[in-house]
Amino acid sequence: MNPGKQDIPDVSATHGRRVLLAEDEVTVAELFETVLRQAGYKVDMHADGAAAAHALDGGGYDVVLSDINLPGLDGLTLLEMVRRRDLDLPVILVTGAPDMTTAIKAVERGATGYITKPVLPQKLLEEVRRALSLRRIAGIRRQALGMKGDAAHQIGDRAGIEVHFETTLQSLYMVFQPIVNWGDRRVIGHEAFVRSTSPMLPDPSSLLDAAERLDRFGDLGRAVRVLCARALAGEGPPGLLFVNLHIRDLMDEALYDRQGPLAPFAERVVLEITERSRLDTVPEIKGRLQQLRDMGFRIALDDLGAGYAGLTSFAVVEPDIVKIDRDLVRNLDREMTRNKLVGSLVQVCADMGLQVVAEGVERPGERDALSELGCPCMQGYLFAHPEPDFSVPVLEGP
Ligand code: G
Ligand code: MN
Repeated sequence: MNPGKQDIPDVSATHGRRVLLAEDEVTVAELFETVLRQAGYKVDMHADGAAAAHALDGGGYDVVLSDINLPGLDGLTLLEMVRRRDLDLPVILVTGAPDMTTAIKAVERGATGYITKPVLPQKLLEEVRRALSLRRIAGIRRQALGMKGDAAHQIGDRAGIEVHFETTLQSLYMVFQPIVNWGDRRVIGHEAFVRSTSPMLPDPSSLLDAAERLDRFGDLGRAVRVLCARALAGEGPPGLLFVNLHIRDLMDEALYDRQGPLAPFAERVVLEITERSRLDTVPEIKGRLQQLRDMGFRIALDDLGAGYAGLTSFAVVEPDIVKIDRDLVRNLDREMTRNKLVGSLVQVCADMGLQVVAEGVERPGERDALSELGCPCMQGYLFAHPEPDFSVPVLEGP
């Protein structure tokens, strides 16, 4: 018989890999150990959570397999300890009494797998193999990012990223891109984007990624709001300031503080919420947005046409302003389908009494097509790149 390729396990990927096993039930522990050893793994067994945590200090493990209910220190705490130091070491949690809350906690805290007893040997081996694959993917991803010169992602240990993140927080600055009304050749405001001088987290996406991995979104959002407020208090932009919010920012209570840095400027601030993220994951989002409106902020729905689509984002956000994503705007003067699509969008928004801004305008052809469709407000490299000061481009043209 000639077995299919997928039936042959990739032994090289698993052989000699080190598993830290934390399990206090002797029969289960012995079964796991036997199964894993027979499959070629090296197993370090501990019946006590604190002892397992201590063993972690020695390092060199490829997978952690831990019972949730352990004497000494429970599996969830062990998981937290692992995550505090290593973002790539897979942790599989095992439980005899499955319940939703712990399963959710396990996943939130970064468990790679969650299995319930009794665990069949086959299932155990599958989970461990899967965890090892995830570890390899994490390593490859890091290498790939390294090729792009993104140093932050080459670091697997949390402490390293944390240091870079702290330094980066100190080195943040804002750039501002004008938003124009081409109809009356006027600048109506600017959109603020965060940048950093830190070579460790050079672009906004790696900064966001680090914030996400460290669960430090709050700090990043607050830093951005302080910088924007500083800009508004200084020379100030000639009109509105559009400030991007991540949906995580919506969960930061500091955003709703009436003494917060942006609060004194609320009437001039438009908070942008992107349609790219799952807005329905924010609890009580409607009430939260209402609170912001009550403080005087206006709300824009960002990246329209690029997101999860459907009508939910509209219904949930009830935006004052809508920003059309640059992917829709690109070449709308050359492609009829795009042109029609943007035209309908502009029409519907007008019917609803919403102001529309088109993003990513790079050529005069796109600008003129938007004007013809009744969308005079736009933004893009054609007018100006984002700059550290509030640039006001000369708006001349037919
Ligand atoms: O997806 P989002 O709207 O957040 O993208 C914002 C980024 O788009 C900013 O970093 C800004 O520099 C960039 N950007 C601004 N105007 C243009 C443009 O006309 N073309 C392109 N390709 N990017 C732009
Ligand atoms: Mn935006």
